[in-house]
Amino acid sequence: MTELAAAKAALKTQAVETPSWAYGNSGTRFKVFAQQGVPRTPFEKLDDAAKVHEFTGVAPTVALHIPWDRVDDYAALAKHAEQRGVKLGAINSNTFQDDDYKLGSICHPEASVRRKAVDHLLECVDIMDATGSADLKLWFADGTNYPGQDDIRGRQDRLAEGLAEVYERLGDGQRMLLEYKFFEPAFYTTDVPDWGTAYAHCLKLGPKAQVVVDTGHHAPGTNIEFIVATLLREEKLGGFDFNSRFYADDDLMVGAADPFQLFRIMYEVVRGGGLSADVAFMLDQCHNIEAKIPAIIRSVMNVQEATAKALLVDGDALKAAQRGGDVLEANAVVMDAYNTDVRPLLREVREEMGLDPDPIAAYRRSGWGERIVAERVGGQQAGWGA
Ligand code: PSV
Ligand code: MN
Repeated sequence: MTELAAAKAALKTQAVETPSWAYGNSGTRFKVFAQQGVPRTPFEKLDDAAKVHEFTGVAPTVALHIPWDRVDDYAALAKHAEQRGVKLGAINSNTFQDDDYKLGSICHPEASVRRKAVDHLLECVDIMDATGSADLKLWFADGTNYPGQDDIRGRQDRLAEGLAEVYERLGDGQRMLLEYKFFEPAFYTTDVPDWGTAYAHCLKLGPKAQVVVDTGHHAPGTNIEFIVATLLREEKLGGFDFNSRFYADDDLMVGAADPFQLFRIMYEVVRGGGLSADVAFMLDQCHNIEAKIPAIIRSVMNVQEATAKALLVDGDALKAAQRGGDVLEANAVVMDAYNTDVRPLLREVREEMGLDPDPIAAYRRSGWGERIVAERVGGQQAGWGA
């Protein structure tokens, strides 16, 4: 197979998971701007996600957030997804929106609150059994705001204990993906603040525990691609929560703020074999002021473009330049790939997949946006936290 054919094949099998919550109303702590046509139920969120997959061809799964997507019958939800051509993906836990969690969840100083948090995580694994989801994604808002507020070391012990109980409950083919975030909502210490802490816990837990890199969860200037390369090398990269940040955890469309960074990350993914390994490529975004479904389509396309450029890096030329110590040439090889306009290639890939080469135009022509505005009248719109 030529290199171009291999790149095309990789692009056709790429899978980007979209988050159920991105279809609902979400925004900032200052204001969430409601939009017309927003889903009222998890079923309607799946209907929208199916449209993203229909027009991109590479968004076959949808992540759920519990309790935001709690339903009586998860098997029925999974069936609804399949009838529309998508599947349920990662189950995201939520131990950050209950009054009991003021001082933390599984790291809370009180055993009864820790029990409640662990029970929620175990419920999430039950849901995975019902939906056929393979991944439990864990993000903890746990931390402290003031020096002395709680015992930093003790909180790590509680974290390890809680995680171990959930790890034991995982079935065959199920994973636990631990996400880190350096601050917010905790402002002094965060119990899982960085990849090192997440990695240390996952290493102790065992092979079913892996780290999630949310691209918005790093201090400015952090070299995220280095983290990606390291985790892949250690076989501990479970997946990504993709989004863009200009300042902190902005949750903007991936590739919007820094497409070069996204390319560098995807290059390390390609270099480390991450496209064929079990790495989950998920979006975790909020669309407060832009139309949600086209924004998610755009995000998927941004991931595709970064991946295509990463696949175009001439590996042999790069190796030769690196071995020869030709700094400028090595950099030029990487920049040549980054500066390639891959949009014609991706249009070709889509046509070969039987898709419209322009997913956003095709979505607009489909009339789905107008239809949901007309049909989804009344009821309670889904939102971040509901
Ligand atoms: C936390 O900031 C986070 O990135 C976690 O993944 C949560 O589950 C998600 O956002 C909720 O939007
Ligand atoms: Mn996230």
